[in-house]
Amino acid sequence: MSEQQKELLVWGVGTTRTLRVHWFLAELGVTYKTKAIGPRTGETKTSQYTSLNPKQKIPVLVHGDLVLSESFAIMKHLRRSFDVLEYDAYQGTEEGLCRYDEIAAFCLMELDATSLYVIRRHEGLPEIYGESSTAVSSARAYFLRMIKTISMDTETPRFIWGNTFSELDILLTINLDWATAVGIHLPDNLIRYCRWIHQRPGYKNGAARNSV
Ligand SMILES: N[C@@H](CCC(=O)N[C@@H](CS)C(=O)NCC(=O)O)C(=O)O
Repeated sequence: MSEQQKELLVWGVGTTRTLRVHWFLAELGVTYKTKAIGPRTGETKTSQYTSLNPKQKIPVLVHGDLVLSESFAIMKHLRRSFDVLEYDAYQGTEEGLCRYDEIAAFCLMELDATSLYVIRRHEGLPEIYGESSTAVSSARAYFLRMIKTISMDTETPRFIWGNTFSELDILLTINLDWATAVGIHLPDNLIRYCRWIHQRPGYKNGAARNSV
């Protein structure tokens, strides 16, 4: 059976990380089913779910016999399995591949894990992770310092990697939207970029599938 023929099931809705997967599937135009479980509902802690993902986190993708966690790994697997999105010539070069890893690490580590997720934990979920105004204010300042390094200084927005839409645009846009939601004011060039990306039907359809 080909990768395209295997049944696809996504566990999880309602979070920034589940949105990555629903949005990417919408961009690929792939048919799939959803188990609409949410975070901190107890649904990630059942024995059935824990056997799929011992980390007890959403999202999880079940694709045939493959059970995969980590939203970025899921997007990369889907891109390889469904050959829908195009690559440009630059993206296949050694420099293009290095830039891919650089942007992905930046979005996942500098913008998400060390900044936005710190704010989420210590401002948004103090009952679980403890309140810390010092950690939150330093994470906010760090985020602002980091986004200044994104070179997108033209009036016309462009994709973050090469000349085609990719999963890296999903990582970046969701981080920028998340920052806006926690009251961080973005520079104008990034506001323009987000508005442009939000016009994609894939974004709208993915957000609808991700809603609780
Ligand atoms: N690195 C993981 C993070 C997943 C994650 O932290 N998920 C949160 C929601 S955004 C979660 O499932 N929390 C479980 C819970 O709180 O019940 C990914 O990108 O998939």
